[in-house]
Amino acid sequence: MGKVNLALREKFIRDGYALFRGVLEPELVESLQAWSDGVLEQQDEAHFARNRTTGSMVLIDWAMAYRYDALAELIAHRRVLAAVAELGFAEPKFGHGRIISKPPQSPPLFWHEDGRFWGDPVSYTWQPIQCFLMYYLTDTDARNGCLRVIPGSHRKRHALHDQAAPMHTDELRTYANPGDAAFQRAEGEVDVPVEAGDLVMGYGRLFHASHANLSDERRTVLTMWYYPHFVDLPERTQATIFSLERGNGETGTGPSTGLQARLEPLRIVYEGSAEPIATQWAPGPALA
Ligand SMILES: O=C(O)CCC(=O)C(=O)O
Repeated sequence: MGKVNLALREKFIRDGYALFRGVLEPELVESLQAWSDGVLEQQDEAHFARNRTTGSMVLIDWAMAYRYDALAELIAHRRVLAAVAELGFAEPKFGHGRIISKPPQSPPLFWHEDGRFWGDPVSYTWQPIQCFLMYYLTDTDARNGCLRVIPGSHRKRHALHDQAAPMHTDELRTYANPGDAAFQRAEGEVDVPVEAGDLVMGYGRLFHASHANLSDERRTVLTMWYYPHFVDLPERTQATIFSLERGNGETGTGPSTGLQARLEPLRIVYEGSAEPIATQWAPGPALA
């Protein structure tokens, strides 16, 4: 493993996210853009109506990664794995991803966190279970829908945790009520503007949102979900991850190209007999 950057690791654990500049080559960004545009064209109108605030929500699974080289290259990219190793995680695992693409002139994305392991005591420690690796395929800023985060909210209770409405509802997805607190400024928030090819990595349980896209261009992010510390997690956590991601890992066949073979070490495997923990989307009182 490459050298761990202790200062960056400490910051990542404290703030809940880290930004790596210029990780992807412009050619790869271009291929991913062409590929994702093609996938988006195949979605029907109902898909976009259902997902107004994200823009789109298309699953990226292992079968897709087997089919599209650009995607496989992204998932097992040497510089991506080096960035993750810099944070001290030498054997990350890949679960699935999403194409999240805001069309021109589209609304903001609501505040949410994607922690679904709140029934697991690990979620109340420094250890990450699930992390997002986000790749914006265009440069972003506050005008075209850049990411916003609340540093530290993965480890400390924030007013948004106790908001009455649950996260990820149809009402939030469709922007039915723009006055909802989930669309307003939030205490402690910061913008994370990036250039295409940068990598933003963060804890799934970190509060995040995005600005409206007020530009005339589509703004696409590929959110790729990894489990950076999988091998060091307790068995029950591993069993839970395995049961949740198993379906996304189906490819029908084993790897038949060198590129597909490079994905294999990232595969989530648990062969023990520990009981999975039930999914829980909101933190308990242990989050102080
Ligand atoms: O669209 C964005 O900028 C953020 C996407 C997001 O929140 C997610 O993937 O969980």
